[in-house]
Amino acid sequence: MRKEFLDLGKQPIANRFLIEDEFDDEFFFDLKVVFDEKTKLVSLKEFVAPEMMFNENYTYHSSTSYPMKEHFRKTAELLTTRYKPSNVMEIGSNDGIFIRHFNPDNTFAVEPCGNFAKLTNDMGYKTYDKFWNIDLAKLIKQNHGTMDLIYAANCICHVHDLDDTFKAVRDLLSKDGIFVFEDPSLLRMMERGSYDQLYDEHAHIFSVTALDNILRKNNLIIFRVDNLSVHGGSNRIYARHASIPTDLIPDESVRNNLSQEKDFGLDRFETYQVFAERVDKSKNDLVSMLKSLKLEGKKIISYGATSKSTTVFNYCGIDNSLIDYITDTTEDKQGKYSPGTHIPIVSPEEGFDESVDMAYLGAWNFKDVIMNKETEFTKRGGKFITHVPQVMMFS
Ligand code: JHZ
Repeated sequence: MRKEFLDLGKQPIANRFLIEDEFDDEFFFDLKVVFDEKTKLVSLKEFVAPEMMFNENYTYHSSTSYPMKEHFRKTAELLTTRYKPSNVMEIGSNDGIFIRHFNPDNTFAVEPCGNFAKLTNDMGYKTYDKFWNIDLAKLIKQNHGTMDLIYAANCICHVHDLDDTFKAVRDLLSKDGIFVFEDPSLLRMMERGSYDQLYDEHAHIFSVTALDNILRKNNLIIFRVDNLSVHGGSNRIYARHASIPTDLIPDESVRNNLSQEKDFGLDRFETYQVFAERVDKSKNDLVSMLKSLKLEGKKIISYGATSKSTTVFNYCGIDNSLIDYITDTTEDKQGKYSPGTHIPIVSPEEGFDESVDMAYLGAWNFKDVIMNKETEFTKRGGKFITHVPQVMMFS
């Protein structure tokens, strides 16, 4: 049974940055969050149609950030050295940040955002411009055979029907093949109060507990879990066929993650009720802080036009009466407006100047990188604001 524990109000498409002409017919949905007592899965109550989020206008380029480029280079190196796959397929290849480290002759990709599928096809990687499902897995198997490594980063949690997704993976995975995927960690979200991991694209926020249940149901088994610091805390899950004997036996990392999650109470509804209270407090604290700074005449901007900040601004009702504008390095976002709250987005060169007193960290997951980069700002008295793990100002 799915039980609702959080209501983040009306929310728009989190990554759909708009031009003024698009304001009037912007799409909104009810962002409510549920806990499934049976599988222990945390999901959005209402899913948004995938075509509305992932299409040829998708603006999130993984490669815009140096830390993510490094992350995927190292991941590719680690998987190649450790498992020596003879062929590779990535689900949700975005701008090719991961597959670029593999040979195009035996590396394949699935990417429903047409703009990115074209990019990686042009780079020489056969990319299927489609949503991942059983039919597509069959087609890929017919064309290229089974796969030794199926990889996916930050997209399995986007998929509505997990049973279909995992069945499709199992069908395409070679006998000794491995399925490796990483997504934001529910435990980290709950510990850090980072409720902004919840938005349209994130149909689910995974615990290892829930994945263990759902993968087993689909005849796959987790044999290793890596806890990663990227994207505010993620888990990299390593799975394989459950019924084919191999020496990839579930190791201590699996047991440790399961027991940490149990200790935190991720298997109990009450834990989520407590989290909802914390989210409500975070909203009140953030809005009062911004309002009082505004009364003192401070100029506040937001740093990084993220999907996460779409959730925060819409849930808290923060518009450009509190935040003057957002700076972002992504060219496709500049000159546009934030979803729902319509705060203008400009380049850092244009907007991150001496007039700025405070910067709310929309990209709090890059806090260290940003702090290292923006020493001039903090030296002259500028302050950052974040809501993670609680609302605070720092420099
Ligand atoms: P970032 C995306 O979420 C969307 P978002 C997606 N749904 C997903 O699942 C997660 O990633 C994993 C800018 N920036 O990565 C660049 C600066 O301007 O936190 C980006 O637009 N200056 C696929 O949107 C944004 O911030 C900087 O110095 O929440 C960061 O977006 C840095 C470091 C970043 O993802």
